Amino acid sequence: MLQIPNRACAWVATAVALTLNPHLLAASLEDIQLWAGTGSQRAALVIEWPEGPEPRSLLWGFRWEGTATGLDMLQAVVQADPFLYAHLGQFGWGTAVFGLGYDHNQNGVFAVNPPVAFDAGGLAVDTAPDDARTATDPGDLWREGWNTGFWAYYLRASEAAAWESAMTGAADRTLSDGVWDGYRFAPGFAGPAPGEPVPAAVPEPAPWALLALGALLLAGGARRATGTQPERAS
Ligand SMILES: [Ca+2]
Repeated sequence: MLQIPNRACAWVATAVALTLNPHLLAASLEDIQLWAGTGSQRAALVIEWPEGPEPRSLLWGFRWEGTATGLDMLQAVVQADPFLYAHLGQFGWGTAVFGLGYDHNQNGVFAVNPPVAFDAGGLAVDTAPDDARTATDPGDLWREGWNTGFWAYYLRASEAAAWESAMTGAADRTLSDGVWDGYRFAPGFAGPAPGEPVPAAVPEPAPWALLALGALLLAGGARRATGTQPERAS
């Protein structure tokens, strides 16, 4: 019998729902499942890879209080989602987005070749982009570019607005409540704005963590259980 992962079923169900219900076509902040940060203000982040397994346009949320930039949001979301990875360039003039990747088959196995040193949160920062870098797991997503393409950065004032090309980098983008930031890799430095995203899934605890939690609850000694996330491989 053909085994289909639950997550694949969820994606198929989402696609069917989108087809049957046009009101669901435009994703909103209310659709977001995975939020990074805390606070009363909310913004959305869309990342779209130009090729690879579907869905490849994904949606996350970011909450904050006070002042935050587009770069704060990107880094917080990468930190919060164990499946999301970023390779940033830190230069004297600012910060660049070299590469973005996603453990798309969500098997906890993710690496790129040539390798970069991701930290525990899935972030790597250096000054060495490589346009040829790829994900080693063919089921995953990775694109990187500097000389032959780049991660084009788009902004919109609300979910009802159209995407517009950003005139600044993410570090100079000041967020306000309700805005959306989008990254869409542009091979050859040309390409469309992000399409309609699918909300990135909240990672499920590892099976052993669920067993441990069950044991704690049975013992009656657990006042609060902390979620366990899959370990990252670099
Ligand atoms: Ca993987």
